[in-house]
Amino acid sequence: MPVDFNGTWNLVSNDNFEGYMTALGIDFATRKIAKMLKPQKVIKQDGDLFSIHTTSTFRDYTLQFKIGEEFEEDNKGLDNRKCKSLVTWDDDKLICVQTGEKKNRGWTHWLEGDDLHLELRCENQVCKQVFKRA
Ligand code: VLP
Repeated sequence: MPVDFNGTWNLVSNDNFEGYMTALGIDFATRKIAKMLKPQKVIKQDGDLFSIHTTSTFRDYTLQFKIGEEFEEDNKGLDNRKCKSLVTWDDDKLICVQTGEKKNRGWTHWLEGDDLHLELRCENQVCKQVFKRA
C-alpha cells in the first residue's frame, strides 16, 4: 500500500530555489519574483494516476502522470523546455527523472511526519522545499 500524498499543501521552506532556477536558466527578474512566492500544491492520487497542481499568485503549473509511464513534459511557464519525464516509486518516495537538455534534472517527493517534502534537481543544484497541510 503506497503512501498517500492526497491533499492541499502550503510551502513553508524553500532552500536554494535561487540556485535551482539559475541552473534552469530562469532570468533575473523572474527569479526575483519567483523566490518571494509561497506556492500551494494540490495533489490528487488515484492508484497509479497523479495530478500535481502547483499554484501561486504569479504562475501555475499542472502535471498529470501515471506511475511507470514516460510522457512528454512541456514545463510551460517554468523554463519552457520540453523533456521526457518518468515517475516511479522508490520505496515510499516518488521519483521523477526529467530527461532532456538539462543534465541531472528531476525531483523527489516524500512524506516526513505530517509534512510533504520535495527535492528539485537540475545540473549541480538541489532545491529543498517543505510543505504543510493547508
Ligand atoms: C521556474 C522554476 C515560478 C520559476 C519561474 C516560475 C509554479 C513536483 C513538481 C511537479 C515542480 C515545481 C517546479 C517549480 C520550478 C520553478 C512559478 C512557481 C509556481 O513540481 O511537485 O510539477 O516541478
